[in-house]
Amino acid sequence: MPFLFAGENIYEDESMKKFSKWRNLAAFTIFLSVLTIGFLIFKQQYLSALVVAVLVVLLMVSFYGFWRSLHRYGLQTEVDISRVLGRDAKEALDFGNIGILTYDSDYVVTWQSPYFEQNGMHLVNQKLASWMEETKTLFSDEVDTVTGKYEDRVYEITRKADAQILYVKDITELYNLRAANNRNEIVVGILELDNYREYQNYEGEELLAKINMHLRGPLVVWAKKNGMLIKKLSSDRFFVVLNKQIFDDIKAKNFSILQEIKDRATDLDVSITLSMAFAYGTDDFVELDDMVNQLIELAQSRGGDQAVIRSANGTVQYIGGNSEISSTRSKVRVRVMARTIEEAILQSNEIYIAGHIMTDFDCMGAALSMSSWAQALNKKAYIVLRDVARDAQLQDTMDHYRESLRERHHFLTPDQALERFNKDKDLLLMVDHGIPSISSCKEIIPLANRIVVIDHHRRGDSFVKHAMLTYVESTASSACELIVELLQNVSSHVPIFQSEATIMYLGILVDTNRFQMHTDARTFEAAGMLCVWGANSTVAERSLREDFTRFTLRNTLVQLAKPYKEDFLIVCYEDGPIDKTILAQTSEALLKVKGCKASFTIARADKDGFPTAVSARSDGTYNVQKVMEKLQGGGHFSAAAAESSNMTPKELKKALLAAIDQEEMV
Ligand SMILES: [Mn+2]
Repeated sequence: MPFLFAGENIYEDESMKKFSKWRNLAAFTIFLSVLTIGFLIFKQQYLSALVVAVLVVLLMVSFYGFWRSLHRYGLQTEVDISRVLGRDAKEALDFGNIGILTYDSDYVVTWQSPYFEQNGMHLVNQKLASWMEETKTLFSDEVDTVTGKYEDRVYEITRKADAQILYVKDITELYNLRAANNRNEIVVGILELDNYREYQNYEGEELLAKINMHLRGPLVVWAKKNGMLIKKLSSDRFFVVLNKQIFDDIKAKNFSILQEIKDRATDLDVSITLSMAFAYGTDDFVELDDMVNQLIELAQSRGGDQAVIRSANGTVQYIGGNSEISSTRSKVRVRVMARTIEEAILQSNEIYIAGHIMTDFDCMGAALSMSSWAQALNKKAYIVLRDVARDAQLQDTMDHYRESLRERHHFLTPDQALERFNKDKDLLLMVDHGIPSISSCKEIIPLANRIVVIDHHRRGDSFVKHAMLTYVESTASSACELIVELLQNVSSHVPIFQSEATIMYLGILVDTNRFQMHTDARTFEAAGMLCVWGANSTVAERSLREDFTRFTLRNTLVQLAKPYKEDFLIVCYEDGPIDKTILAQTSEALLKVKGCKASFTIARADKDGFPTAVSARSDGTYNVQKVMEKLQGGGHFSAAAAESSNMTPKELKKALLAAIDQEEMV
């Protein structure tokens, strides 16, 4: 009977529901009593009716009073904790500031220890979840401890297994300290504007002022706005110190400054991007310094335009770099590079051009064109490739163009070059390689103070350390492709004749395996340009023909191929010696066989003492580098080699099979 309890909202109280049948019985009794009174009045027995009415009212009042006090004081059974646990336990709980709750199967609190009362919480008859949302996970997930907030305080709540008891502890101070500690953790960083120096050296004051205003300025403002300490290390590098909270903020925004700088650079039509490195996770400042320096190098070597971050005990993370990898070779960068190299040539006395040993078309083409460029700038240029081992087909082509090449270029042996070279005034130009050990000028490199590298191979550990300028673009097919682009961006006219153009064209042709590998639109553009400059494709095709002996020798080797484990083809040739180019060509030829993932050709090589060599090639799905490393060799994922001075071809084959098996076990 709702009217009985008008103004009371006890219906809303869940825990009272279980008593509602008694309330309904009371209401039914009252209803019967009213009927009885009505009947007595009808029988004109007024006195009895009055007595019954008074009794009913009394009953009603006493029931209502009982109901209210039951509601108000709830079902709490006032149990002193010391009676349950003993005095010592109570004191221990008080000392540890720990509260205890019990709850029923509906997750309603049935009892609370005095701790809660002392802290202003009245939880009895309340649902646990309405007190603290986080307790739900205690029961739904298999966790025993949760942390939750209630009115500015943080509590840790532990569930006792197999009993409906919770231990509650106020950890607000600890929580705040921990959070503050995390926020205040030191993060150090380096910000670097990629390519900035090139603009600084070779562009006018006007553009540089614009770059400073629109790129460098906003970068400093961004750092300061985010509360970092920023100090200039050099014109293009900044050192920043920040805390973890600031770091997390800028990381959450995905280092938006990267995009901002890039957009602004696009507006200015300059190819400047931002590289960032951040290190944290240790309070050892020396370690942080080392880490951040390595990270910025990493960002640079990956093409810039990205943030590289690492926690002391974590792995390196890369963020950004949304632009395609090739974007580092923007047309603007090519133009800037062309000017930079031109400047380096002009500021030098004589120019020495180094290639790699076992000189190929690409290397020679690059050397010849650089020689033409330097001479166009009125410099004496020497190609240090005389008496350096070279590819047989290259030799034939050089012989074909002997007269015209001799007229325009000066060749020196490495010894002659070493004698003449002035380490402070002369420039050493390394083309198609960046590794001193394979250079035709490996004796000059340690002395030279002015070194420029133009290469298309991936930069490795053994890369020359003290180069003044490096133009290494692994996205380019060949050194000749890079140089064709550079030559289109120089101010002076560089004469390129048929002989140079044809050899450069052959360089692209061989390095791309006839436009089958590493070829993109810019490769074709470069090849097209070379045709415009007079490259003779008939001579080029003829140059790539083999002589009969080599042709039959290679076919003999191919016929010796034996399959191994379905995926591999292996050639083992007992006689010899055989030139390593043929070994490589044999392996390459075998890759044309359907289903062949990797091929290996073993024979005695044409070296003193005839060491045994193996040349490995893969179709790109199998790592031959790893296999060759097991044989103390090396190379790349899809092209590698190894040698042995004490094994016969048969023994080397056995070692190779073992290496393949071992690789498969992993
Ligand atoms: Mn090359």
